[in-house]
Amino acid sequence: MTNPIASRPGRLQKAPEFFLTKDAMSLSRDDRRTFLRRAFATASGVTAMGATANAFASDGDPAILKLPAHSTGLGAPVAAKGYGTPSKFEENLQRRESPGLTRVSAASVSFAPLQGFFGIITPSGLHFERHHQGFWDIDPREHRFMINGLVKTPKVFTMDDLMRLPSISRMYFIECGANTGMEWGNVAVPTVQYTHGMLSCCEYTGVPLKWLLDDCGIDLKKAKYILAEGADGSGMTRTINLANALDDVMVAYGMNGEMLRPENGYPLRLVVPGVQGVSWVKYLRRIEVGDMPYATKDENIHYVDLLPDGMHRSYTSIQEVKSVITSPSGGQVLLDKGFYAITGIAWSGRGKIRRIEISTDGGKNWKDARLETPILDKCLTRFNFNWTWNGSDAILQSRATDSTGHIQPTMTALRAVRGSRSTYHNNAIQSWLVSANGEVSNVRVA
Ligand SMILES: Nc1nc2c(c(=O)[nH]1)N[C@H]1C(S)=C(S)[C@@H](COP(=O)(O)O)O[C@H]1N2
Ligand SMILES: [Mo]
Repeated sequence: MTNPIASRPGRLQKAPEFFLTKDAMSLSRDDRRTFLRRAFATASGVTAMGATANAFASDGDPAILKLPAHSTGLGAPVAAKGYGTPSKFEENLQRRESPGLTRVSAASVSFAPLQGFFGIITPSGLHFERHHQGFWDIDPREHRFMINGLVKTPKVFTMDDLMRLPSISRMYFIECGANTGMEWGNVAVPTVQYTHGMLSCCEYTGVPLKWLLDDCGIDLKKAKYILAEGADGSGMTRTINLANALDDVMVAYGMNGEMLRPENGYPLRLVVPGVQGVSWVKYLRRIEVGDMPYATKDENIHYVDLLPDGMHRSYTSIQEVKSVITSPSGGQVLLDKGFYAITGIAWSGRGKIRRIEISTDGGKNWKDARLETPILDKCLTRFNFNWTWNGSDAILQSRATDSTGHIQPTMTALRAVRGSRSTYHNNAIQSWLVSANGEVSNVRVA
């Protein structure tokens, strides 16, 4: 008898991580598809609003007829020892270093597996990492945070001092200014993990910086900027506008309901909503209040945009409106024709996401996607779009509009303004080609 599950229509091989395992890499293309079918043979059919359910009548499916050991035996008593870990079946969902980037000693980056996330929150253990000088696990009892400069009373806070204050919790995205940087060139990195994975979104807990500045008696007549400084060896220092600093900037110790992870700045980091990741200084040790931009190394050598006329654009900080389809996306395989939920995420450093449009023909026609709630300021927004794949070539794109009316540009439109020698701030529309054989790949649409 043929296995009815293996022939179910409308199924997606949705773990491109498999392509990165030794097993999968050593298989030929045809073997790989068989391998993937087998690996996902127990996945269930698709149901969604307005979509046809693909589930089969129950009588043909051995997986529902036969009682497995876990239905008849005694399970493990509790998982109380130590810190909880994911199922062993999820072990391929990992942060990864890009195969296309060379690691220079401790100056490193790992990408978040966006293709495997649901909703908008990034699990702490899968948050991307960007360390200019490696990361540390700093003893919170020894850590100090100082505010000085144009204030009446410079102060040094311990973690206890900060954590006994009232706190707030807010959800924001963090995106490295270099995210999607490889796409400026002619290299097409294979998966959404590497094109867009220097992006995460968490709930942060901490103290609004404004409270602390007020507490130190900030001189609002003279103050125009602040400088944030980290305690690691990178000497990470960034100038931040006072307007931001007094608005939604947070001195945070919590992430997703627990203390920050060491790789994300434990025990204290600056949260600068909407602004590029480099300003979210980790291991935060000092904030100086000043009256002009500080022009530090990270503002002159790094994170500047080389423009077509040879000039540099510096102090660009806002992460402009952007979106990406995370499924189907590069490296995945559509195993059959039929229904698929196109899903992805959108964000803007200027505010909320107002609209997402989807094209399945490389940008000729556009239709509105569903925005899922919550839709928050400077936070990821999840979108969904019902699609029936007819089995021929299709180019999937998403285009975001934010609450200030900014629309995500095509790569061609972005290049017209920014040239081709940039590394940072690429918010262009991403294109995924679904080939007739079901394989999805990263393509550039002119
Ligand atoms: N102290 C310190 N802060 C830092 C960095 C660093 O290397 N040291 N890297 C910056 C950069 S470039 C980015 S994109 C974000 C990355 O944050 P994450 O590692 O928590 O993802 O932290 C920023 N803050
Ligand atoms: Mo960054």
